Amino acid sequence: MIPKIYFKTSNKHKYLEAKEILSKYNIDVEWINEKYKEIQAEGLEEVVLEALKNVKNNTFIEDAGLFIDALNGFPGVYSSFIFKKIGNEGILKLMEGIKNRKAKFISVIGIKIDNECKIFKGVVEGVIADEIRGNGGFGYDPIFIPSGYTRTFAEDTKIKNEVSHRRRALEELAKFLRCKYGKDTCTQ
Ligand code: ITT
Repeated sequence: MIPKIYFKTSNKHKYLEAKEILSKYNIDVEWINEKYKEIQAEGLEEVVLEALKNVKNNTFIEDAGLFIDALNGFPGVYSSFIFKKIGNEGILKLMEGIKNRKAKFISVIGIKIDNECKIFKGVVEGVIADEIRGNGGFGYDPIFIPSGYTRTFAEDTKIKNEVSHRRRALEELAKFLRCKYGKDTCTQ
């Protein structure tokens, strides 16, 4: 049986998305409302691997970010800081007059289980909208339109939970847990 797992994050939206997605795999997740210690690093993986050292067993953490092509991947690992400083209005200002609006969200999840660490990654490609649209979701959701759709994540949170970076990383985590604890045949 898959043990109860814990998600350590200070972001309630991230927890609620994870709970909904993992419930589809019959995985029970409990929220630890704490911020993990984030080092300054070049990549999300490095941040997660370092932070996992101070995480209890059966607990996962996630570092996510928005990477904009025309801004050489900015805000990327600085997404949290930049969101607080300039918000979506600031990003749209930086993007004024820029035709290439390609961007992606990346999620890196790290779990400590049986005192070993595992990392899972999810990516969703899309474009930066021309204006802020929608009230759902959080963070950069009102300016991100996933590829193949016309509405932002904030305008359609159902679609967000079907195609998001977090959804994709959590799916990999779920497959790993179900394989490890015997529900599925292992494919990895
Ligand atoms: P924890 O580190 O405590 O988990 P956080 O909110 O700081 O919470 P991240 O560092 O992973 O989470 O996220 C960095 C920023 O990127 C975050 O502040 C959001 O503004 C943005 N972000 C992350 N995931 C997002 C999503 O699914 N939709 C929109 N913006 C997101």
